[in-house]
Amino acid sequence: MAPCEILELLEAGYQKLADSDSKSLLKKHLTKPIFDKLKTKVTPSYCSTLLDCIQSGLCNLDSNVGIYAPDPEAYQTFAEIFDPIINDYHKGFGKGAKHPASCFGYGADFPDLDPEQKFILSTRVRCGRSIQDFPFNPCLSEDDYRKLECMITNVLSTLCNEHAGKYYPLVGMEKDVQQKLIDKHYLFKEGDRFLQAANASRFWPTGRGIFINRARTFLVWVNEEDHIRIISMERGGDLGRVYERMIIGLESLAHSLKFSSDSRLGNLTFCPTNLGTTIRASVHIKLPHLGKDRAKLEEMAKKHNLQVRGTSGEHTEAKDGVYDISNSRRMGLTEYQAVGEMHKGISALIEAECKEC
Ligand code: ADP
Ligand code: DAR
Ligand code: MG
Repeated sequence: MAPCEILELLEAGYQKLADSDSKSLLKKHLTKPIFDKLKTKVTPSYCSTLLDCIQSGLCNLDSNVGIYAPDPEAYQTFAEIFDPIINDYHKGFGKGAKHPASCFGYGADFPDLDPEQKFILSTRVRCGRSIQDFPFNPCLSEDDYRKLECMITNVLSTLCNEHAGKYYPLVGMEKDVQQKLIDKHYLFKEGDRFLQAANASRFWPTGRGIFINRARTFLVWVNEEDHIRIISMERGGDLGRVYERMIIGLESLAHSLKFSSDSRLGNLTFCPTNLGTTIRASVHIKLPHLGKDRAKLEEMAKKHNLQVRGTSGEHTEAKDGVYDISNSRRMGLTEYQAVGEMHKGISALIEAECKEC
C-alpha cells in the first residue's frame, strides 16, 4: 500500500475513533500530537506502520486495548503510544521502569485454591514466547509460518515423561475434531475478529496447530496470537501443580529454542498486554452469589488485579455461571509474584463468596 493511502486510512480511522465512544486504551492514549508524530514512522527492519499497529483498534471500537506490535521493533519505533498503554494496562510500568529478571519460584507455595472442590472447575497457567529473528503475525510470510511450525514441533517431539505428546496441525484437521478441542477449551478459537483485523490470521491455517500430552494437561499452541503459547491445565484448583507443570515444559523448550526478549520489556509478544512474564493464571470458577452480577464481580476482581473473562475466554459470555478469572498484570513483577497475585485474589473472592453463603 502506498504511503499516501496509508496516511489517508490513518487520518480517517483516527477521526472515527476520536468521534466514537470507544473505551479502548488506544482511544484513551492516542492523542492528536502523538498521532501526528507517529503517523509517518516505520520500523527499521520490517517497515511496519502505525496503521499496522492500530488497525484492529480502529476497526473494532469495542476493543479493550486496540493495539498490537507487528514486529519487535514496533515497541521502540512507536513507544509514544505503546508506553502509556503499557503503563496503564500493567498498572504502573512507567518509562523508567525495567521488567525484573525471571523468577518462577516454587509451585508448592501455591496450595490448592479449593480443596473441597466447591467452586473451581479447572485451573490453567499459560505463558507466551516469540522465536528470535522472526517478526510477529502481520509480518510473517507463509514460509515463515511453516519454518516456525517446523522449528517448534521438532523440539516438542523431544519432550519426555509427563510432557510427552503429539502435535496436531490445523491443516488437515477434521472440523468436528477441531470443534471438540475448542469446546473442551484445549484449542484456540478460529476467526477472532480482533486478530483478523490486526492481520494476524493470514495464510490460515498454514503453520498453526496444537501439541497435546497424553494426559491432556500440557498443551502448546503454535502460531495463534503468539509464536508459542505454553499451557498447563487440569480439573480442580491445584494451582501449584499446574504452575510447576508449565515451568518444566517451558524450561524444556528453552533448552532448544531462542526466545525474543527486551532488556526493559522482558519477553516480547504480539500484544502489549502479554509482555514481560507473559503469564496468565486462570480458574474456571462458579461463584453463585458474586457471579450473579458480572459488573459487580469485575469491580471486586479489579481490586485484586484480577480480570474476568467469559467461559470461552476473552470477549465471551459466562455460560452456566462459569467465569474465567485470572491475573491481569504481567509486567513489572516476576512470574512468582504474578501467580501469587492470582492466588491471593482468587482466595479473596472465594472468601467473599463464602460470606454470602
Ligand atoms: P489466553 O489469554 O490464554 O489466550 P483466552 O481468553 O484466549 O486465553 O482463552 C483461551 C482458552 O482458554 C479458552 O477456551 C478459555 O475457555 C480457556 N481457559 C482459560 N482459563 C481456563 C481454565 N481455568 N480452565 C479451562 N479452560 C480455560
Ligand atoms: N482483543 C484485543 C486484545 C486484548 C488483549 N488480549 C489479547 N491480546 N488476546 C482488544 O484490544 O480487546
Ligand atoms: Mg487468547
